[in-house]
Amino acid sequence: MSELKQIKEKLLDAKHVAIYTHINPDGDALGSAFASKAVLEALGIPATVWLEQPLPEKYEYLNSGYSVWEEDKEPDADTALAVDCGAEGRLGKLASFYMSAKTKLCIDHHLSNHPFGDVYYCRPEAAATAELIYGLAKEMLGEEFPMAVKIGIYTGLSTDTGHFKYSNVTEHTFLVAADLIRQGMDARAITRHLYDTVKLEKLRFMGAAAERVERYADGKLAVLCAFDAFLEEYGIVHEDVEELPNMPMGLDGVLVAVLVKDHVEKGYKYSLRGRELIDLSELATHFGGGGHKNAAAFVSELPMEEVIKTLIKLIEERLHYV
Ligand SMILES: [Mn+2]
Repeated sequence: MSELKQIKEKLLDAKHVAIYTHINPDGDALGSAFASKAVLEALGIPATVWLEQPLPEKYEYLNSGYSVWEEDKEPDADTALAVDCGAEGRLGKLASFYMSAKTKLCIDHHLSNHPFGDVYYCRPEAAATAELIYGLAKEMLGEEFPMAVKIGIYTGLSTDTGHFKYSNVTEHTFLVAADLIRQGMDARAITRHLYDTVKLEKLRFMGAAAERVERYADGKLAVLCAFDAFLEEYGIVHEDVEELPNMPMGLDGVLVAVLVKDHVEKGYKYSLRGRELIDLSELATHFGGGGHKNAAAFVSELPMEEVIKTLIKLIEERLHYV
């Protein structure tokens, strides 16, 4: 039996499903989580989305109710479903909740992924986990989905592909989007909210951020430091500027762009964006991280200059092989 069918069977047997995703969730993580919840609820299966932190304001339109982590607030769920999460550790504080469930399921699309759970359904060729949730919705609901399912899936598809711009987009990605539109979803309402509405604070911040971009290796590497204190000056939070790594990436001649942020526990978090030539997921593994070919991340406690030096060396080495 295929993994998708196994997941369907397990979900149909569930009394209550707790849905989890990765920490600092993006549009795909949240869209996939709330779409999964809506699929289950359409079938009368109780489901709860669990987040480590309250839902970012930008994704409030997905909100159909959720629970926030609290110590000793163990979910009363026999089945746990992790979506868009490449490793158990990426579940953050919710990892122990996930692990305590009788049945553990996982739906994901990360390339450098560490399998976990009882049924593990991972397809790196999917542009977004939401594309796999679409498959699950079809399998469980047939041809027509409730609106919350459509909106969640479209949000994941759109945000993980830079609104259908990245190389991860396939014919299937468009077919899924087309089917959601056929089913009467208002795509423009979502894209207007996600991409064409900006707070003044953010607009001002983006101008200041552009001033701070540094270039290395003859302009092949661009680095932007976006520390919490800098964002605070403008009254914004990281969720407001999810697409920030794309800004230095757009610079002419840049092959790899790096966004550096404070890390909650140790050192800095480095988010990488690239242009096909270099496998960033492999690059990130040198620092104990991972991700996709054109988008990866890692955390390092080393001095930043040292990390940048190593990155330049790794990039130069890899360019000699292409
Ligand atoms: Mn994703």
